[in-house]
Amino acid sequence: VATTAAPAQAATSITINGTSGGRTFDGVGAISGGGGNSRLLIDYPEPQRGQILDYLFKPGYGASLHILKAEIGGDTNSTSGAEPSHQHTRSDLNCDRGYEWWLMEQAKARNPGIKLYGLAWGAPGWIGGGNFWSTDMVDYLLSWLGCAKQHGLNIDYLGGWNERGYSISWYEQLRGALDSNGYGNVKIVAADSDWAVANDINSNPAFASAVSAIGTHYPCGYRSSQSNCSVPSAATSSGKTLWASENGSDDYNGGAQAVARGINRGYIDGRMTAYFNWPVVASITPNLPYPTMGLALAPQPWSGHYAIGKNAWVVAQTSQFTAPGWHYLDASSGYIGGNRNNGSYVSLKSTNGSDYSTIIETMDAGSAQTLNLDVTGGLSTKTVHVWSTDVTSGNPADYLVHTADITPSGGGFGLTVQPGRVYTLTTTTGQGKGTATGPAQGTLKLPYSDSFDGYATGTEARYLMDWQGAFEEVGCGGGRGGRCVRQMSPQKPITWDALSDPHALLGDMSWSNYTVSSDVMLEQSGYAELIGRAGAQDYSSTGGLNAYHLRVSDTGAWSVLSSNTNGTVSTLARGTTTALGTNRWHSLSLTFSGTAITAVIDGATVGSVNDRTWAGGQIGYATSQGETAQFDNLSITPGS
Ligand code: 147
Repeated sequence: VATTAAPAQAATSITINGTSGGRTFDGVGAISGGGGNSRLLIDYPEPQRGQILDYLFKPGYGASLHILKAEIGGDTNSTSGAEPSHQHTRSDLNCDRGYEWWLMEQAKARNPGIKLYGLAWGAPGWIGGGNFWSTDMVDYLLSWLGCAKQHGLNIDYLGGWNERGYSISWYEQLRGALDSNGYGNVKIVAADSDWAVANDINSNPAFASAVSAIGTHYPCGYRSSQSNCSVPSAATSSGKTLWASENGSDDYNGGAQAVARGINRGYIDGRMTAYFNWPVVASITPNLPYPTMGLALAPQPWSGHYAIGKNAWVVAQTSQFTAPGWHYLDASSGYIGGNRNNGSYVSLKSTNGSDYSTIIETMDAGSAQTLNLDVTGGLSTKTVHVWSTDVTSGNPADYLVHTADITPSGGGFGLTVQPGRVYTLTTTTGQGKGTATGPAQGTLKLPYSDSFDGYATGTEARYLMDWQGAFEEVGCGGGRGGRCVRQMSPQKPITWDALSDPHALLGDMSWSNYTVSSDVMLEQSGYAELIGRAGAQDYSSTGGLNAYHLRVSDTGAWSVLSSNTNGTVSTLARGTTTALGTNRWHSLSLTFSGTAITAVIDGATVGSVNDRTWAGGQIGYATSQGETAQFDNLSITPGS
């Protein structure tokens, strides 16, 4: 590490003034959910699983997040999967479902100071008779907070309905319910949508007192360069804390420029004091929507392969050098030389004491610039440590590098900043960059089988990713011992996006010729399906899936179907066999060999068709809406 103390010439002057006013910094966070994007992480082997968690949450190691925003599961798709509800029905309660509790615990274990924020995208259909803005939904959030308490997790922030507007009276009711149930310290964020809520906050004092922070999504542009983060004056003048409560939606490496701009400019342009990246990790298979978005990529628990993104290191350039509760120094934050293209800088002062950090980004600069920094207003005169990330580089060795230690002379120092970089100047120490690396990619080997017996009730079977509904471990029905997978949602959900039949997917996109077989038991009149060669999945318009299906009904009606993301379902073969009834176990199998597809029910071949639409992909289970079918003894054997 070089030591320099150079007064620069022809420089831009920046004063870091400890007496400057500025808003309180709330942190840099990321979102697990909205939805399903963390699903495969819990199935990772050690030590890789712990390494990924360290890179996300451990202070002085990686992204070192200040806030984790987690989905409150609703048994319905919320972008890249469905997350399970703690109450599939009104009378049901299980506080151990899914992976968000686990993830929050893991985050807290690494950083006890991390803040937690819960938000629902959808909800089980029993709530409010299908009305989200209902007393049932308030009660549902209270029971979720009760679950958090059981896990020893204090929830700091709670939202309403992701990107589906707001009900003023509902937010007021929620505030009252929190206060009267011992959750007076839980702050409400509204409305995880656009800025419209600001006008109502300004005109309605009761609403204003219910809401602590205005959280807006993509306030600097959706998946854009994040170059302009202006906020309407109604929001700035509301006196409320302002957040970019969802941002990102960019590739784990390719989003780094946008993240660098967004964190700084969100404050400079819009006085937003928290930035949340969507999502925290891309832990889903590559056929699903947004497969590489986040701070890290972890799509293969079977190989242990993972990759930490450039986005994480850009986040670290702020998160590792600040903490929630620090104060922005407005007089020491802005654009270099007043020109947006030169880059931006924000300065923050520690909560107690005189430490400071200045984060500079030069994403749009065309050439090197010399800065003359003056430190005043009671700030520390200690050595200034310089860390930087070369966002133009594809080499991880260029991210979060400790590049210099500067001894200020006469309260000042000079720094030359190159284009396309983030620099952090700080008097703090303790930063670091993890060194763990994961293994190479690999396929999920066939044969693959799961008896579903080795799990606790209420958990999710290994690698089985819910898309709609909730597929969960239960004691088997129909007189069978052991454990089975059951579709737990007995009603149509309050959706966030496109409704589809409940289904869950599993496996490797490289699978092509194979036989998938499973036992199945219907609990009500309706159908269950075995899915094969599943590929791309739509979430926003049709909920359609590229796949083949063997569908069987209690009546004995069966069909071999081909579906696609346009929402088209074509019948390749159909017929009727002996009635399957309910609460009786049956066996199904689907074999794919080149273009030949063979469907077998209870040992008898019912359909043989040729189709060349789908060449390979995952297996899956599906049910008709509200059908709580059970599945057992999954087996996938390689074919030719
Ligand atoms: C967000 C959702 O909140 C996330 O769950 C996820 O779906 C994410 C994917 O980019 O998008 O929803 C948005 C959808 C569209 C816009 C903004 C957010 N938009 O077009 O501005």
